[in-house]
Amino acid sequence: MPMRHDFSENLMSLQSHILLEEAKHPSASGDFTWIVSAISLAAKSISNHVRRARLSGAIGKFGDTNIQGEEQQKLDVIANEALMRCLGTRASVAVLASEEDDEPTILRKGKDGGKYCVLFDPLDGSSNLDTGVGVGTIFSILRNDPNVHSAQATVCQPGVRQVAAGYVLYGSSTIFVITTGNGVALFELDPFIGSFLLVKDQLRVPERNSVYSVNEAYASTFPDGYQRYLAWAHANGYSSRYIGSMVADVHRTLLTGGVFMYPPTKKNPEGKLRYLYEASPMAFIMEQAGGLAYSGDARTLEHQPHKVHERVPVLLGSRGEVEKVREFLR
Ligand code: AHM
Ligand code: MG
Repeated sequence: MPMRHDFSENLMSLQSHILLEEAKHPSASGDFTWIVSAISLAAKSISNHVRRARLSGAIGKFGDTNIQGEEQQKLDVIANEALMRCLGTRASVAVLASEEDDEPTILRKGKDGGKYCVLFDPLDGSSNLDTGVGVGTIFSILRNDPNVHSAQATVCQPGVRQVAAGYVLYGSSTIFVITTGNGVALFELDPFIGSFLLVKDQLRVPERNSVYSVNEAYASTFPDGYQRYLAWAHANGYSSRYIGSMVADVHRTLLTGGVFMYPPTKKNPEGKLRYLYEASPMAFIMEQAGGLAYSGDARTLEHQPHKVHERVPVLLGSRGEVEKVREFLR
């Protein structure tokens, strides 16, 4: 018998996956696929910069602070530029909003073909860069309402209206996780062929896992319920995992279960994480994977934001673990 190579390896690319998803909608024009391909191109470029950062001198502060008073790292600026440039050339993008920019950028109006708004945190967790910890890009895609004229108003939509959301984790490998409202798919960058390849479709977060992820150093300033939950978790054999990089912490929670939280603190009474490009896209992914996500009493996805950089408390993860925390918050 002649030797035969096993070609059963998975060769479904992100691009093909999104094209197949889009084909399920009879009225789809392909514009959406173009947007995801722009994000994927930017992600490959950011991944390269992150991996070579120390060699190319890109580690360190840029010397400026963003609108939120946070010091920008050189790589924050590089990542922002990569997304702006890749998305800026896509004809159907109306508005881009970034954690790094004070105001959203209007590229074109609805009457000129601007169908979508893309919101992103170009490099979340960037303050961890100098220690080689996983960092990530988070994005959310919304429809542009042609009747709304201010950029601020058009992007301030509750998360339930997201057309798609996802993140890219620049960790030991580069991982792309996306939902278009039909489950969650996970891709890994094959650096040799330069494509994100499907690793798992219809990803499900485990129902339970006795692990919590929170910056416990702030616990004495958390609202009472969180403190009582932590005392309960300590008494019940829970383990703790916290990287301090949202994409890495949420990704671990998605794959292995548990609960991730950023509660209100004395320093950040509204919570630290931003609604539109951190909490809302991560909530969409978690719910699509069968988990839960809350900001205060409400589902994160139902929160109505009023400002581009609005912050909210975040509680998300396995259904059973989120429910448990909520018992203490009631
Ligand atoms: P950034 O967007 O400025 O990088 O800040 C967000 C990060 C998240 O990745 C992470 O969950 C959180 O800040 C960690 O905050 P803390 O250091 O207060 O625990
Ligand atoms: Mg961030």
